[in-house]
Amino acid sequence: MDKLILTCAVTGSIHTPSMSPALPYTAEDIAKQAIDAAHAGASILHLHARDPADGRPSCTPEHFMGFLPQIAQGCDAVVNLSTGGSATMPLDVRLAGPLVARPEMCSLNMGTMNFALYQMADRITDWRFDWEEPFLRGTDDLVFKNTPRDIASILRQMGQERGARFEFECYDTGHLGMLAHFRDRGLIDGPIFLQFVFGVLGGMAPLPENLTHMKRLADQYFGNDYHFSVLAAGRHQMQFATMAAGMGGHVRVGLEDCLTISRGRLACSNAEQVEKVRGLVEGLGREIATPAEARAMLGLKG
Ligand code: KMH
Ligand code: ZN
Repeated sequence: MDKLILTCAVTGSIHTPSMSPALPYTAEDIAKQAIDAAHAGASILHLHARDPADGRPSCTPEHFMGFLPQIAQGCDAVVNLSTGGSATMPLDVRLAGPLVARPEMCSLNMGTMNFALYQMADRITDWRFDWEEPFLRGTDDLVFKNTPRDIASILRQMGQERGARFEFECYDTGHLGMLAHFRDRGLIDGPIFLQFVFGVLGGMAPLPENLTHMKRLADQYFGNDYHFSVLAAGRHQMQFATMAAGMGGHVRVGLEDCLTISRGRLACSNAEQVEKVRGLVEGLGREIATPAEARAMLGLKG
C-alpha cells in the first residue's frame, strides 16, 4: 500500500470559538496549531482564515497572510487553502485570499448542496435533531453553491493560472460524476486527490456502505489515476479514518471537522487529533507520508 497522506484541517468555518477553547482563530494560534500538527505528522494543512477580532470566518488576503509566512517558516507541510471559505459567502469573496496567496494546493467542492449542519460530536447524536437548538438555527436554509460554472472558474483561476492542485471535496456520488465530467473536458488531470466527506446533512451519511460505494465508483471513473482520503465530521471522525486507512486510503482530521478527541471530551489541540490518528493508522501497518512524499504522490509543484 502507498504511504498514508495525513491532512489536518485546522479551524474551518463551521465551529465557533464558543464551542471549544481549543479552536484557533487568531493568526498566532492558527500558525502555532498548524505547525504543531505538522510536527505531529500531518503531511497537508487544510487552512481557512478567521477574523481575529471575533473568530468569524474570513477569506481576506490580510487574514490569510497573518499566518501563512509563519507556517512556511515553521514546517514544510503542504499548504492547502480552502476555496469553500464559508457556505454563507459568494464565490468571489471565498477566492479573495487564495488568489493572492497562490497555495500549492486548494480545496474544490464538487457540487451545490444543502449544508445544514455537522453531526457534531456529542451535541448531535444521530440523524434526529432539534431545529430549536441554537447551533442549528440559521443553518436550516443554507445552500452551499458550487455550480459547474463556479467549479470551472476555480479550476481556471487557481489551477491553470496559479498552478495549484486540488483536494476535490466529494459529499455525494454525483460529485464524482461531476469530477469525471471536468476530467473528460480536459480541465483536470491526474493524479486526482479525492476527499470523501461524510456527516454533513445534505451530503452522505456516515455509513460504511457509503464509503465502499464511493471507492467502487471512484475505481470505475478514475482507474489507477486517483487517491482517496476520508473525513467524517463529528463523532465518526476516528472510525472513518480507521476504515479509510484499512482500505488503502488517506485520512483527514482536525478541529474543522470535529472538536472532540473521544466521546464527550474536547480535543485540546489539532496536534492531539493528529497524534491519535497516527497511532491508529500506524497500528494498522500504514506508514505516514512525509510532505515531500505527499508532494510526489499528488504531483504538487512544491
Ligand atoms: N468543511 C468540510 C466539510 C472547504 O473548505 O472547501 C469541507 C471543506 C470545504 O473543508
Ligand atoms: Zn475546509
